[in-house]
Amino acid sequence: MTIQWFPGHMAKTRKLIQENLKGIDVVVEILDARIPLSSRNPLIDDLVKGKDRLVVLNKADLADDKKTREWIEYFDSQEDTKAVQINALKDSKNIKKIIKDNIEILTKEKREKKLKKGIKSFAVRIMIVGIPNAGKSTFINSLIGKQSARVGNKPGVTRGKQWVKLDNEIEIMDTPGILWPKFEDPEAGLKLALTGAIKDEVFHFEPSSTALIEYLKNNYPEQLKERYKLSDEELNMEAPDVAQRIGEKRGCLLKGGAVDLGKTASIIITEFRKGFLGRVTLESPGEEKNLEQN
Ligand SMILES: Nc1nc2c(ncn2[C@@H]2O[C@H](COP(=O)(O)OP(=O)(O)OP(=O)(O)O)[C@@H](O)[C@H]2O)c(=O)[nH]1
Ligand SMILES: [Mg+2]
Repeated sequence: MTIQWFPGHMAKTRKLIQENLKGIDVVVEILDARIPLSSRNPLIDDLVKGKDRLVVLNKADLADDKKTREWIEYFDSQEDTKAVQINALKDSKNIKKIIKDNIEILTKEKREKKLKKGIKSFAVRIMIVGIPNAGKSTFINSLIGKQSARVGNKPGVTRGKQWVKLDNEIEIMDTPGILWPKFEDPEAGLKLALTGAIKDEVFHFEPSSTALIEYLKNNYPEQLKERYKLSDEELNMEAPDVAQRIGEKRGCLLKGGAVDLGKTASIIITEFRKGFLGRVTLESPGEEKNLEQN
């Protein structure tokens, strides 16, 4: 995915989402559970104003479970919003039930109103939105599975849009809304880079990995120690020195014997993304600043 979010592109995407939202009952927002705030589009509240919202904390398998529960509480306390956690890669059997149950709760009032008017059955229409790499496609595939039926264009919605009928109660817009990430805030940019939401070519591995080490030293020291077999003394060194030790241990050496810090940084970030450093969440509700940029 190589989206460049120029202002013109943002305006176009914004317009497209707003047009598509007309027939939508519930907006399903896919976030990365490791960075629920930084993986949110900065204008999302404005874009989906007045709609019911289901916040899906995806990649929960990579995130800190305790923090994920705190985030769910945080989002649940917001108006017309419910939050759930999932692993879109593995939860395919449960996803449909999780999503259906929560959509039922969110749309209770709306359905009761329709019932009063004599409309007994109607399908709730949902749209999936999220920044690149959040897991939108994986989520849609898991949710739809094999039983889905494409129902073609329907009047009243943007031309060319396809609806997938999950069952008699839910229809999903088959193309997710890709939102631009919060990259103007350097700390959010750093978190997006570490989790793989920003292309590797556009950020610097070394300072990013140093910031990650610093954060892990402060928040998940045992996991860092365990992964790189660090002694207590090594763990207590300054982050750049810890990186140096990791490079030595991994044999990341340049000709002449000095540690290849670029390669070491790349190893640390890659292993973090794969979950080899254990389950880590990079931000907590109520604490906007967690990672220091070096
Ligand atoms: N560990 C883990 N990886 C996931 C999960 N969901 C998705 N992924 C991985 O995250 C990456 C991005 O997933 P996609 O479904 O392609 O994300 P997307 O939002 O459709 O991305 P774009 O199409 O680029 O906007 C893929 O490598 C997935 O395998 C999850 O719950 N856990
Ligand atoms: Mg996709």
